[in-house]
Amino acid sequence: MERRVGEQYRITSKEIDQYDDQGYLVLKNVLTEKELKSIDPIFDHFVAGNESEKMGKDFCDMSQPYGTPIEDFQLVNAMLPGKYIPSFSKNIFYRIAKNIADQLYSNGKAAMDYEQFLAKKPTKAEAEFSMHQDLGYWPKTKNTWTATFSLALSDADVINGCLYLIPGSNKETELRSHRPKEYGTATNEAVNRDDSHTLIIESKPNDKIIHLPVKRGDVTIHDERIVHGSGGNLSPDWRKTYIIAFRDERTIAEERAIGFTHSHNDEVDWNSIIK
Ligand SMILES: O=C(O)CCC(=O)C(=O)O
Repeated sequence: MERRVGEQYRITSKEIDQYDDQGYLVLKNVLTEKELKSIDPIFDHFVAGNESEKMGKDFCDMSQPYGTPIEDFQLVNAMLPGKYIPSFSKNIFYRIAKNIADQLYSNGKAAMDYEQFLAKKPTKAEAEFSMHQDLGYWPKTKNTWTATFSLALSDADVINGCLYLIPGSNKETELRSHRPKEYGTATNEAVNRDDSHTLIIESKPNDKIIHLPVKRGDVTIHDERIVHGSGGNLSPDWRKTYIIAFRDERTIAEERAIGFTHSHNDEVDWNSIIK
């Protein structure tokens, strides 16, 4: 089977079954080098902080508290790039990911919920994305279906902090308990989601974690319940990834109705949504 036909990337029924059962997929060579090169300059523009003044908390370090000076960032996070540069919206990654999301989801209409750039600076052992389930970050909705696509803009492996996950953890009946990440404040004041967006779950002794090494142009896809995270970057190079999450369009409407847009600038009553 030819995978790429125009802007379609065909997946097999076996892959759809794996996604449903195990909660993740790895797809090789999804974007061509030419297509990746059309994304690189925008990605680098954001990661360098060029839009930071208008972005507020949407430009932050996901491994450190809000307010960390930009020069001290380790895990650079830029939320919703298409909101800040609208001409970037509906780019080639979006279009191909949408095509794949439509193949993965037959119960309704998949639409983009949010997008995010993540870049781990070289030699930053603490540029970790703490272990979590995405649903732990989000408000309760009737339908939780999600496919979160992560496009590798650089090769990624264990050394530079690629994605890791626990296959099948998406089938656990209860969401694991999440707590805000603490940063050892001198006052030991309780941290909350307004100080630190990042949530953490503890691993369990029987957890079987696997890493998902990828090459530039590959895509990983994970669902909303799978337990996952990523380690620090011990390499001399950046790890760069571009994330787009698709959800049912009715789920997105439910989120927006309570003012939840995945912007870190949203004013959300976190206590009402943490499960
Ligand atoms: O790619 C990473 O480092 C982590 C991304 C992640 O946790 C997510 O997209 O939910």
